[in-house]
Formats: sequence, C-alpha cells, structure tokens
Amino acid sequence: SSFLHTLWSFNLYAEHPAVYGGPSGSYFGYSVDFYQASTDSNTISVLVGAPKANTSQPGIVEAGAVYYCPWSGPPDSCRQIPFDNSNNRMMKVNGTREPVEFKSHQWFGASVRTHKGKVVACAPLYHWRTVKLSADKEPVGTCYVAVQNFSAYAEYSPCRTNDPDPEGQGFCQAGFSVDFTKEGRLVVGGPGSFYWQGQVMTAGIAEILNGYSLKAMLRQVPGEKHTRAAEDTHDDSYLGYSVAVGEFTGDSEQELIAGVPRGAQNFGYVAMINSTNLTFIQNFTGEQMASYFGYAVAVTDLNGDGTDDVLVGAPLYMEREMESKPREVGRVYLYLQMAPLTFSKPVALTGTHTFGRFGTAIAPLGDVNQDGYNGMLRVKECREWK
Ligand SMILES: *[C@@H]1O[C@H](CO)[C@@H](O)[C@H](O)[C@H]1NC(C)=O
Ligand SMILES: *[C@@H]1O[C@H](CO)[C@@H](O)[C@H](O)[C@H]1NC(C)=O
Ligand SMILES: *[C@@H]1O[C@H](CO)[C@@H](O)[C@H](O)[C@H]1NC(C)=O
Ligand SMILES: *[C@@H]1O[C@H](CO)[C@@H](O)[C@H](O)[C@H]1NC(C)=O
Ligand SMILES: *[C@@H]1O[C@H](CO)[C@@H](O)[C@H](O)[C@H]1NC(C)=O
Ligand SMILES: *[C@@H]1O[C@H](CO)[C@@H](O)[C@H](O)[C@H]1NC(C)=O
Ligand SMILES: [Ca+2]
Ligand SMILES: [Ca+2]
Repeated sequence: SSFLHTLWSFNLYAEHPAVYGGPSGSYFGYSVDFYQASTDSNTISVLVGAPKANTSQPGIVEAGAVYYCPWSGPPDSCRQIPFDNSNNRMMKVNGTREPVEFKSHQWFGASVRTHKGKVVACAPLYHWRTVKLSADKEPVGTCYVAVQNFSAYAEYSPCRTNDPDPEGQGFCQAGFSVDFTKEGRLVVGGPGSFYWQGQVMTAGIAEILNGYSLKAMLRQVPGEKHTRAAEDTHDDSYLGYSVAVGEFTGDSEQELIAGVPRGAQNFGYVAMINSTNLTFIQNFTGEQMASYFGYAVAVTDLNGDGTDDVLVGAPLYMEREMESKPREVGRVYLYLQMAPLTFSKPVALTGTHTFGRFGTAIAPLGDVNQDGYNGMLRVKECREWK
C-alpha cells in the first residue's frame, strides 16, 4: 500500500542526505523549504530558517534569518537572504521620537514557505508599540515576501492594526504558520488573536507588493480576507497554529486547512475553511485530550488517486500500554479523500521514541523518486534532529 511505501521510502531518502550548517545557537534548520527561482530554471536550492540568528540590522539582537543554500553545495555554502536590513522604525509619540517596533528576538525564519519563485518568511514574535498612547509592546508578528529571485521584498503584518490588546489582534503572532494556495495567494495563521481563539488570513502577493511603503505601519492590503472573533467559548483554542491548502469539494477552488490544537475541549481539531469567504466547512477531531492534534497539518495526494489527502500531527499523543505508565510518543493521522467532503477513517502512525514528539512537523516531499506516488514524507521526530 502507499502507506507502507511512505515508511520505506523514508529510509531510501535518508541514505544520501545533503548537510548544511549555520551559526551555533541560531536554531538553524527550525524551518526548511525547497526553492526554485523560476519554473524554467533547473536549479533547486534549499531555504533554511534560523530564528535566533544575528543579522546585520543595526542595534538588533537575534532577529532571526533565512538562509539560501545551493543544492547540493558544501555545508558552509548558505548565505543570509536580506529580507530586512533596517533598524526598528521610529515615530514621534507625544513629542518625542520613540521606536514603534521591536525586532530583537522576533523569531524571523520560524516559518518559511515557497511557491514558484515566491517566498514568504515570518517573525511571529515581532512586537510593536500599538496605537495606544500608553506604550504597550504586543507580539502581533510579521511576515516578509520576496519575489523575482529576491530582487523585490515587502512586509505583510496583518495583525498590526488599530485593534490591539488580547481581545483584539495584539497577541496574534501572525506568521506562526504560513502557506500558499495554488494561485500563489498567501495564507497566514495567527493563533493568538481574540484571547487566543486564533485567526487565519489570506492575501494576494501582488496586492502586498503594490503600493508597499516602509512608512505605512497600519496598512489594509486590498482583498485581504480573515476569520473573525467567535463566542468566548472558543478562547484559548489556537486556530491557525498550523495551516495548509488543498481541494476537498470536487471543484477547482481550494479550501484552507487550519489546526486548532487546543480547541474542542482540548481534544484539538482541524478545520476546513472556505477560501472564498473564510467560513468553516467541517472538522477533523482529535482522539486524545491534550495530544496537540493539529500542531502540524499537511496536504498531499498520498495514494496517487488524484485527490488531496490530509495529514495531522498530534506530537503529545500518549501511548497507554496495559499496566504500564503512558509513554508520550506522538501520532500522525492520515485521512484519505474518498469523495468530495468524504474521508476514510484515520490511519494512525505512532512514534517510537518516548518524548520524541513524532508529528511536530510533516512535510510532503512530492514524487521525489518518480514512481507516481506523492508518498514521500518527512515526519519530524525530535531524536532525528539532535
Ligand atoms: C548574537 O549576538 C549577541 C550579542 O553580540 C550574542 O550575545 C549572542 O550570543 C549572538 N547569538 C547568536 C545566536 O549568535
Ligand atoms: C505625554 O507627555 C507629557 C509631558 O511630557 C506627560 O506628562 C504625559 O504623561 C505623556 N503622556 C503619555 C501617555 O506618555
Ligand atoms: C537567485 O538568487 C540567488 C541568491 O541570491 C543566486 O545565488 C542565484 O544565482 C539567483 N538565480 C537566478 C536564476 O538568478
Ligand atoms: C464557499 O463560499 C462561496 C461564496 O459564498 C460559495 O460560492 C461556495 O459554494 C462555498 N464553497 C463551499 C464548499 O461551501
Ligand atoms: C459563505 O459561503 C457559504 C456557502 O455558500 C454560505 O453558506 C455562507 O453564508 C457564506 N458566508 C458569508 C459570510 O458570506
Ligand atoms: C468544529 O468544532 C468546533 C469545536 O468543537 C465547533 O465549535 C465548530 O462548530 C465545528 N465546526 C464545524 C463546521 O463543524
Ligand atoms: Ca473546493
Ligand atoms: Ca488521494
């Protein structure tokens, strides 16, 4: 079955790994994606996030960075991509010039994603001063996009708005998760909005680049769509902790998939969201309380039948064997799409190492060995990365 295939091809792929290095203590490798400058270029490279790396930004400590690593190059061939060279912006507040943003320790590069030459990377712990007179620093998060092989950049900070505080978008942490639709529209998760109900937004890259100015701190990108605050029973559920995109309704319009790992009374769930009007369509619900079901999500055609399938990670899943202590091993659930909006019962893959947090990250690698299946997966388990 394609399911076994997934496991075996994993070993095959690990035989000749490409190895890259970054500054020690920079968390180099926290996020990765493949990058192809354009569809007609046959060189593939790897983008590697290092969210605690120092940069050349004056006066800023450990802003975080994304590295460009040629494939396949020597381990020291990676170079920082200059998404943002600038210091904290200043503004005249109450008669004195003060910084209005705080880029030190912002975790830039915690997420990075590519789509046909477009790149997005985010800093979910970017803080700004808020619109209030009393200077509150709030972790709204921010993202930068790059196009034309890193010759044009723009910032996109959808939660830096005039709706601050925990009840608004002040603690949003936009860019905690990020993805692209097949048309190249950006999908951003911000799990801290609205007392940590969380939020998902989408925006077009062309609209983000058009009329972009460093001076516009508060900017509404034309055509941006976002989910809204719900009743307070949804507080602390973290919608947007993870995001992905796929087609699940039998038409050509893709749906959004978003993890809500503390929703559904802490069982966690994954929401399917209409990408046209951002309303909720249906849920996949977790199996075990506090397992963090929805910590990671991925979409790929696992069985090669032409339909998108869904994978969900629950890295804190505990295995309970009879008469023994529960072991925290983590689980990944596979949902095969049988028909529009109809899925198989989930198949569970369980981690083997206690505290290995199997399912922390799931990355479809596509049909790397050209056998017609997208069965190649990289499922992150902590031991593998030490
Ligand atoms: C970044 O620079 C600061 C100050 O120079 C230093 O203390 C810190 O260890 C550096 N961090 C990394 C990850 O290189
Ligand atoms: C604005 O400046 C005045 C005069 O320096 C000061 O009394 C007041 O507290 C300041 N207000 C805020 C909100 O910082
Ligand atoms: C794209 O940018 C990278 C990094 O700056 C550079 O090494 C590469 O040669 C560029 N590729 C093309 C096709 O221009
Ligand atoms: C999504 O919303 C649009 C706009 O209301 C609607 O036309 C479409 O049928 C919806 N799709 C699904 C799958 O509900
Ligand atoms: C979104 O689309 C769905 C499906 O067509 C519809 O039921 C719902 O009312 C729409 N919501 C909004 C806010 O337009
Ligand atoms: C998804 O689950 C949440 C939490 O149980 C619930 O509030 C919501 O109504 C569900 N949505 C759908 C579309 O079933
Ligand atoms: Ca659809
Ligand atoms: Ca399929």
